[in-house]
Amino acid sequence: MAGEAQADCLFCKIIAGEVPATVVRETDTTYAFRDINPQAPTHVLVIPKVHYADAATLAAAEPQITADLLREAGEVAAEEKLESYRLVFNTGSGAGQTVFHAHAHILGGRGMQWPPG
Ligand code: D5M
Repeated sequence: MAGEAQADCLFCKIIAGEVPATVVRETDTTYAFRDINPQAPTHVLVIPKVHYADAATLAAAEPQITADLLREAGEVAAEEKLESYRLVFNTGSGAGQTVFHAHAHILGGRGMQWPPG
């Protein structure tokens, strides 16, 4: 059922402590940890503890948790002392999404190009 932990979901396993991760912050509704394959000096993922496949699906079902997630992204950026950063929600495999549990990438600590590749 939407929102419930999925046995085959990597990020649900991280939340459950079944897969190790370097945790940065945790709240009642969100979890933030370092990306295993960093694309910038600072690369942190913020995820909701409930399982939804992508950000838009999460937002439609859980607006408050979506707001929590965005606020937490700002808290992570502040703790990591990022003056500027990029917040990315890859949505769909064509856009590079590989883990189908909603997540925000926080990327910072280097200059960024626009448009992204
Ligand atoms: O982003 C999925 C991201 O998840 C990608 O940048 C790698 C990261 N990843 C994959 N496995 C792990 C583990 N075990 N720990 C931390 N980070 C991980 P996407 O937008 O779906 O491509």
